[in-house]
Amino acid sequence: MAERPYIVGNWKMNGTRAMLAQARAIDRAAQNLMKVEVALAPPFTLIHATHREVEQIGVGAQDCHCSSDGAHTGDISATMAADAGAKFVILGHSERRQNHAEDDALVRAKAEAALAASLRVIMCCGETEDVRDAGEAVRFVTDQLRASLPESLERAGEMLTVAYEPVWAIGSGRTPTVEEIGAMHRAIRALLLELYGEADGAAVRILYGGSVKADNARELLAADEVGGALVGGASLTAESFMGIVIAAA
Ligand code: G2H
Repeated sequence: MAERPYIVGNWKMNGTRAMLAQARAIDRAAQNLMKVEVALAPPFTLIHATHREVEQIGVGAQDCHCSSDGAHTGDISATMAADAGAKFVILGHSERRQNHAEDDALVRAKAEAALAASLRVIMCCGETEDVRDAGEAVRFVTDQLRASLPESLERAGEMLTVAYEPVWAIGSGRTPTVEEIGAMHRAIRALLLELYGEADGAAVRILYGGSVKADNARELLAADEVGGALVGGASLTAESFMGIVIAAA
């Protein structure tokens, strides 16, 4: 695992202000586990309040628009997310790709907008079950990443995190084997070295995401080149999320 594992909770479309109590509890607990970098991506409506409530953990957004402003009803720019307190943004999540028809070119444009607003990027990638069954998972994921990541990126090790999330593992309770995760993460690492050079390419953390829970976290986090986890359902309560953080410590 990475020197300082990164555990990020993605609340997705969950949470009203009542959820701030969970953010506070996670923040308090994380203060005793400084070996692990902990962050939450609440819905847009809770970014500012979460940012004000917490001291230790990072706060980020789940998406941003590719433009800095303009006539885009209902959208939020990277600058606006940063102004609300976000320090990073999750991009290219398969739920955005599927439900909002986001293609690689749009994801790349969003990443460039995020970086221009000084937001760190968590870039998601992952294959469907059909692609895995066809034996094409590594090729698919590396092609998807190559087309979604910014072509040039300064300080990639600091500004970029990659999250490998097999679509079939998301919210399903199913996960790849440790060997499958390791093989995918090694291929992603090779691509990062090619794109960003020896030092930066080696410094980018690669998270695993998809049905990570307190009881499988230790095993999943031990896979080759896994630098942490992107956690959905199990990040919605402090108890289940901190179980994963403790497993990473
Ligand atoms: C994958 C993951 C979080 P879950 O979407 O990004 O969700 O942990 O619920 O499978």
